[in-house]
Amino acid sequence: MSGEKMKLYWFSGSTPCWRVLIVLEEKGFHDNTELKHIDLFKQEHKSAEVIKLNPRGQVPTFVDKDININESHAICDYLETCYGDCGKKLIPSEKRAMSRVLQRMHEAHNNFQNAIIENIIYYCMLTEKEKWDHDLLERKYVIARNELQRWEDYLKKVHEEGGIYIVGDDFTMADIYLYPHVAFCVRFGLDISTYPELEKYYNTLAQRPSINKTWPPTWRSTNDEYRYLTKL
Ligand SMILES: N[C@@H](CCC(=O)N[C@@H](CS)C(=O)NCC(=O)O)C(=O)O
Repeated sequence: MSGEKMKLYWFSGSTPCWRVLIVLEEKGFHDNTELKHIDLFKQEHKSAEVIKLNPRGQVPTFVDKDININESHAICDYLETCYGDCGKKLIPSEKRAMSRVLQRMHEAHNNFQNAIIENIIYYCMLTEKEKWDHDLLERKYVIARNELQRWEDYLKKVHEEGGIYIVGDDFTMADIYLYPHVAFCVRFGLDISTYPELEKYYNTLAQRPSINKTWPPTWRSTNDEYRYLTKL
């Protein structure tokens, strides 16, 4: 890649931003991208510069020359579609292999995110602790445990067949959609050893250079404050 740099507005600890950073790394674009860290605590995402590019005032916000595209999944898909031949190919062309990757990508995005992250982490974050509805939370835990067990079962099969990635023996966009969610859960108190196949996946992929290098810098220190998933 040569010429004008791409530009990513990002925030450390944002899983949507992390997803894009992993793709940039896998594609070999990391050094060709200007990374602008936006401090959400200082409301920098509501600055005129960001709002002009992203009227929602959110990160990730992404620019590739004269093209502006936001929404992490859209950015990831854009990079893969437009730069499929650069670096690692993340969505296979062969129909059957592609169907497996797309299936897991969208399950991770919809089901995993809804059942665990939206359902519990965001509920706990957005509701004062004194107002938590514990009966409701118990029902949420059941949904979340079922979802985690589903991924545990997927990975059990993968591991039995000698694979290490969510679709088997190849690292794909499905891992990029899934992995930051898994790490986010660990960050928010999930005892990953309760799900041994998921634990193996979590630890193995943590060593992958694109994931290791882009690990949210603010997650390198411990987090004892927001342990919402300890009951899973
Ligand atoms: N659907 C968006 C979600 C982006 C998002 O929620 N970003 C958060 C950081 S993780 C943000 O910018 N929050 C500030 C706000 O919404 O005002 C994506 O996948 O890119």
